[in-house]
Amino acid sequence: MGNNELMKLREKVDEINLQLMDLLNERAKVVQDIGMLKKLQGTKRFDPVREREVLDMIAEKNEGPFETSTLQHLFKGIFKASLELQEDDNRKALLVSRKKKQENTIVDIKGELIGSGAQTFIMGPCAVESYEQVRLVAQAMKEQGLKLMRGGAFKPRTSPYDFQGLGVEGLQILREVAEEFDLAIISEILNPNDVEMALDYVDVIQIGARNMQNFDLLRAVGKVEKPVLLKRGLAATIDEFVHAAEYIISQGNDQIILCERGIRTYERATRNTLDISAVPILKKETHLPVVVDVTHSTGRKDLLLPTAKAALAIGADAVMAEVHPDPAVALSDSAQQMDIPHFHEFMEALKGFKNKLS
Ligand SMILES: [Mn+2]
Repeated sequence: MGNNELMKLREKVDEINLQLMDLLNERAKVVQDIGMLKKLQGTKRFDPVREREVLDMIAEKNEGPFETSTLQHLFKGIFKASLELQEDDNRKALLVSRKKKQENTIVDIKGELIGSGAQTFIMGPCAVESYEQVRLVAQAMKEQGLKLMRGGAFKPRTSPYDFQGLGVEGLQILREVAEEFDLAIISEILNPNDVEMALDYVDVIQIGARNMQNFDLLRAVGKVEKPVLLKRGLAATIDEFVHAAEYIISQGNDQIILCERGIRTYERATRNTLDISAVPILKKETHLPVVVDVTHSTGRKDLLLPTAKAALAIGADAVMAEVHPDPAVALSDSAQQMDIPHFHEFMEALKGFKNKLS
């Protein structure tokens, strides 16, 4: 008999559970409507005064057996879940998100398809210093069958007294060498006013880590028809990174490549800490291609190869690294750029590794 009664009571609990579930979902729908209205009115979703009213109402009406504090605690959980539901809706709307677009965005850079599944390399000097310097790197890249060359003409440096780049002259050198070797050029632009001018010289506009939240610049590159390589800010969360890309796409340009380049942590063994798990997260959350910059994330030549392998293994669409004919005399990042023989070694090692992966 006792067992029978227990079963009956459990059935009753199950019934109530289902009712609670239905009520919670019904409540969630109303909350979503409230969220929409608030959005239209431009008011904040979180309303502490309103929450206080509801908690007071519970205190007034509660007849037990639950303690008022227990019920209030449970309702706080419901409030929080409701708020998250509204925020999730917001994220669903991001144009860069996988939810918005299932298939991968493929960025076509002079026939190199980034994001197509074929992994590739972006190589070149930190900064453009001379025609001859760029030419030597281009020649080595050509020998390796590479097409995508990076090189800085405008250099945002930590100190204003450090080499700031050759500017337009640097872009001209890059273009000249690109024509000679049939390469595509990726170069950073710092100023929204320079975007138009840069279109004549570069195949991809790079937004550097220090400018990831320069919203005027993001909007400016969002308005042009030119692929953009967006680097993650040195202290940016993945969420902030994704929203920076959203600034670009919101203006119409969806040719965006995300670049993980290390973030600042307490660790000093490397220049930055390579956030390798950001790669699959970004691939999962967004439809954009993801590149890993092994030079700036590590700042160490001895780590370029192992981190490049990690990047390829975890599914990055491309690996980026810096190459200089004579790193010892480079005007920037001299400690971490590869020389030409090192570059060839690096590429050969990765070719073997890629074969093993596939
Ligand atoms: Mn550099």
